[in-house]
Amino acid sequence: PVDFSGTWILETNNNFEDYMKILNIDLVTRKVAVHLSQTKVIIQDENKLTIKTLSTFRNYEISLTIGEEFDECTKGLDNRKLKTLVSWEGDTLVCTQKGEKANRGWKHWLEGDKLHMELYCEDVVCHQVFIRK
Ligand code: RET
Repeated sequence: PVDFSGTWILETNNNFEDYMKILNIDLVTRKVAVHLSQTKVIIQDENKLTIKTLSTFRNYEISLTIGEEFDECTKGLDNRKLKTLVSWEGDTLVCTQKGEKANRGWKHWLEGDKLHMELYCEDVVCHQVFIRK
């Protein structure tokens, strides 16, 4: 499969504000977070995955096994409890986050030397593009 491992720097972040709003993230956090430079550190080893979202303000980290549902708590984001499952759809990593909010999840894929990420919840889609550090 595709290897997403590496350190990635956020290049574009489309609709992140609306994504945070739909998650009911408070105004003060949103105002700070929308301008943050974000770095993703991805460690992919067989079917194990660690994804760190790093910023000067706050970090968020998940570790998971692809294909196995796990309990996710989005601590420091919207602080919800989710049943999360990440799996392959072709060369795309697809995540579904079951919980209070409908249609919640994300997708990761590569295009050329860039990492694309779509974060979605209800009818809102945020599209982020990262370049390799
Ligand atoms: C930051 C800064 C503090 C406020 C918010 C943040 C949002 C992080 C998000 C991370 C999503 C990570 C995923 C990783 C999976 O690959 C940047 C930590 C709201 C939404 C889905």
